[in-house]
Amino acid sequence: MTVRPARRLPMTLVAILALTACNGEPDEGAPEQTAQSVAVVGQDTLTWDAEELTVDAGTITVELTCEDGVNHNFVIAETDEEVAECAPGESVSGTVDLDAGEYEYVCTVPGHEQTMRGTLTVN
Ligand SMILES: [Cu+2]
Repeated sequence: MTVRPARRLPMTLVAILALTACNGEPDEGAPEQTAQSVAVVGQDTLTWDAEELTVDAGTITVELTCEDGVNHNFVIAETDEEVAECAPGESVSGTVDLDAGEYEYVCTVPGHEQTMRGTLTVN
């Protein structure tokens, strides 16, 4: 028994049409995409896993995770506001209201501030 190539054609056309239908233009009915939450890990090496974070202005949620060995906090240097702090092995979320601009985030646990610095870009 042989499968004639013609029998496969309809499915191929459906696949092509489906790809064509979603090839770019944003759906105008969809909610505006925002990026107002970030996740960052305070590592046992007294460094952040990411030294650059980017979010949209407004109320920003920061999920701070501490690796197993050391506690950390997440402080906006410009305002000295502590957004979250975590104990070893813990994840804690906090929120902060920020206008557009560039901020520095630091961990202010004694001995950490020199190496735990990152740039938070708010658009
Ligand atoms: Cu720290």
